[in-house]
Amino acid sequence: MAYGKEWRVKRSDGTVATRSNTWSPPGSHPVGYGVKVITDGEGMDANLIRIEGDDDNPITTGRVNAMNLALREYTYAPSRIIHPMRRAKEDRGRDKWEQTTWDEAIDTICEKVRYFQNTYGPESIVCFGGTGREACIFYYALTFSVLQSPNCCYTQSGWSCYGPRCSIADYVLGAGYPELDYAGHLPGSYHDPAYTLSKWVVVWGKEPLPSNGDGFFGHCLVDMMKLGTKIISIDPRITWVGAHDGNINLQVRPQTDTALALGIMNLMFENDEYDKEFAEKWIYGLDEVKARAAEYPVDKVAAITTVPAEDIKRAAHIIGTERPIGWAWGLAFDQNKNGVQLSQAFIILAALAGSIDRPGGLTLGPPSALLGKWRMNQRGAMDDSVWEKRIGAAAWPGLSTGMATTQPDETLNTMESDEPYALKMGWFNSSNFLTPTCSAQPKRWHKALQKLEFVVIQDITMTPTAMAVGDYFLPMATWAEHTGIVLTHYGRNTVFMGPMNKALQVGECVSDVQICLLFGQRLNPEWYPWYKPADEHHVDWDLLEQATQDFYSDQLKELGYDWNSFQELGIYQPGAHGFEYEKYEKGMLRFDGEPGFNTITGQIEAYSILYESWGEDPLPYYEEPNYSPYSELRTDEEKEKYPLITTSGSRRYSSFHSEHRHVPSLRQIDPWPWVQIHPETAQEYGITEGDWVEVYNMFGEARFKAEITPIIKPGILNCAHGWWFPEQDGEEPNLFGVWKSNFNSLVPHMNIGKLGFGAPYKGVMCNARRVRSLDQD
Ligand SMILES: Nc1nc2c(c(=O)[nH]1)N[C@H]1C(S)=C(S)[C@@H](COP(=O)(O)OP(=O)(O)OC[C@H]3O[C@@H](n4cnc5c(=O)[nH]c(N)nc54)[C@H](O)[C@@H]3O)O[C@H]1N2
Ligand SMILES: Nc1nc2c(c(=O)[nH]1)N[C@H]1C(S)=C(S)[C@@H](COP(=O)(O)OP(=O)(O)OC[C@H]3O[C@@H](n4cnc5c(=O)[nH]c(N)nc54)[C@H](O)[C@@H]3O)O[C@H]1N2
Ligand SMILES: [Mo]
Repeated sequence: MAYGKEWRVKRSDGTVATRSNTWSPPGSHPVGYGVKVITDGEGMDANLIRIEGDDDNPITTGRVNAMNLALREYTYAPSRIIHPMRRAKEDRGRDKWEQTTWDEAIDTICEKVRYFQNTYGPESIVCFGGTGREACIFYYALTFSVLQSPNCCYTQSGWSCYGPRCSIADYVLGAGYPELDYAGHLPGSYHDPAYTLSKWVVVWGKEPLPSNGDGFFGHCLVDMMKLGTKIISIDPRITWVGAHDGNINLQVRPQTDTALALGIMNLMFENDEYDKEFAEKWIYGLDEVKARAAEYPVDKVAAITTVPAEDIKRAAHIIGTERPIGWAWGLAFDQNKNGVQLSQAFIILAALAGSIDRPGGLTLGPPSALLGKWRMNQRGAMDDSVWEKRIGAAAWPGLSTGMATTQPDETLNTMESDEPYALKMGWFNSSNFLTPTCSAQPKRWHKALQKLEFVVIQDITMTPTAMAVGDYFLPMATWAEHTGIVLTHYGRNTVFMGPMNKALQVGECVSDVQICLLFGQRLNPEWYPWYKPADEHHVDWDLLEQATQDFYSDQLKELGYDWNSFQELGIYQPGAHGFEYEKYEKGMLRFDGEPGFNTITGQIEAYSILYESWGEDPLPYYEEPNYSPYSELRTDEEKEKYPLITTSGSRRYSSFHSEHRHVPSLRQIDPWPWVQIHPETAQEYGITEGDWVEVYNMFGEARFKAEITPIIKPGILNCAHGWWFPEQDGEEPNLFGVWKSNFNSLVPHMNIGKLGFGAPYKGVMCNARRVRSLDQD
């Protein structure tokens, strides 16, 4: 179905329908649901009535998730901040915020930035960003070219989200993020002549229906299953996609996936069931990895992973012989100290299955494109001498080569010790990490953050983090309230992209790109030519909107569009503009234009030259987690005290990390933090449905309500993350109850892999006991 050019329509009932694509805020990954924003009019005074799915969108075909359907509640929530706010530093932790003007806020903040730049050097400013919302494109730019600091920080221990998968894809595969081919890039969708439906999809450590991770439209699995695709689910739980007839569930013990991957690989080699032609032509280190896999015979792997040997054999046979095999790999690859090896093994398995850049397998993108390129180029705004001061970069080359950020754990160490230098100013671009989100040991972060002399928060509602440390609060516009572009994988593999069309204005809220334009124009005008008001001390709103559109027009030039023609296009699918499969055969992945992959050897490096150069084993291997009841590093006493394993954070339809807890209709779906427990385990611990349970280990404790369910393996718990209680007292020390159900107090700091990636958010040893309530023993 093709879109009409008309993207805004006045309906006969007097309402206005603006065609758009969702992103953030509110939080969401860039899946870009095609929607219509229904308002009661046009312009500054329009009010949001509802969100409708857009049936004409070729990928999402009218479907919208619960969080976007609740956008009206979110937009007009009483706790939303819609004007700039400020508070005296001595009032941190107290609800003493007062409204200010944008003009004052920009003047004061710019003055402070210049003071810290001149007095302590630009590196004394640290900018914190959270997950891949739209903000994540712009927090790099905000750090590098607006604040001109090298210290852009994603604070999750071991950078345990997406960054590892992308970096390993860069290092081992030499391409952007490999994504399941669900025909999203093809105008004909599943029926496009270029497409072949996957016979099987391996869904591994990902639950795409609630998560839509990084722009992967999870519901495509439902479409594919309806057309005949079967699923191999690798997950300690039986998820919705795994639960269907004829599908296979490998219920792996958390954090033992690398052993499973090597076991499957070994069976494929042993049984000669793999794509030999592809492997011999394109895999570097085939003999070496064969020898390594042979160290993982199926019985040994069954014992480590607790997956029955027969099931592993069946899965290996299917992956080795059925075609095409699709793959969806998720967060459990990153939240694992052994995850670098898991991602490497995954890429090798996909190569052995003949899935690389083939229809129904995995599609590849070039390393970076469109806004991805723009965001990385911002580094050029800084002298090399400043760039070299990036925290943790020299000590962790295996991380800092792939990620243009600090090493997260080292950042906390630096804040605590002031070594190699003190951080003085913080800017929270899109993170609320005192809640159990982007942190391990959040109380340590809480203490360290108090040392910052000046803190700016850029957010939507008051959060525990803003209440604890903010000095200025800059209010942000939802996706329906601003101009923007949503693109899957932030440009690393653009399956599709679309315009976000501003449909209404609420208060004085602005978008993430507008923060860059407003502050960039003042602090680094050479890099921010788009917005030039006559009086720089006074925000010109019309000019700011025009500058935003001009900014996007400049980015779209290389595709042959400008902002207006892109709005009319409605959705961009690369398949309509010359998408090719098997790019490695055609010289489309390497900068030198030669066939092959963009690695040192030009092949997929099963034996990684880069890993070796960084002192890591060049081949994948399994390592038992340090904090596991099976680890040799733990004493018998520790094993007795903490005999259970808890994973955490599997996504729900009702929230995006710490967001949406204050939205009544969503809170009704999940009113309390939950812990999933198998009936046998529950019985053993005297826990019944709905009981409050304290989960604890040597690092900390947190409370959840028991959800007793057979979908999880006995002996394994699964706890919610991202919880705080907006209805509770927000002031210190309660901070909206942020410490009560804070799973990340159970996660060790700096228990990460050799390259600096991967922490055990999805698997630490623990114990559990019944308690009376959230507050009483
Ligand atoms: N609604 C909603 N959507 C979101 C988010 C949100 O908070 N809410 N967050 C976004 C973000 S930042 C991300 S990174 C993505 C993540 O989204 P996904 O990649 O889908 O990851 P999760 O939902 O955390 O977990 C996926 C599955 O991993 C399983 N699992 C747990 N431990 C292990 C293990 O050791 N091995 C294996 N094989 N599986 C394991 C869990 O049981 C779960 O079913 O979701 C994004 N989308
Ligand atoms: N135990 C455990 N912990 C986890 C996880 C887990 O699985 N288990 N998952 C981890 C993962 S993968 C991630 S990525 C992190 C996420 O960590 P974060 O991204 O830090 O998540 P939030 O705490 O929700 O913080 C985001 C803040 O940004 C605001 N915001 C939302 N949209 C926008 C926007 O477009 N612009 C701006 N400027 N602000 C916005 C929100 O209101 C919120 O206050 O959590 C991690 N924490
Ligand atoms: Mo994430």
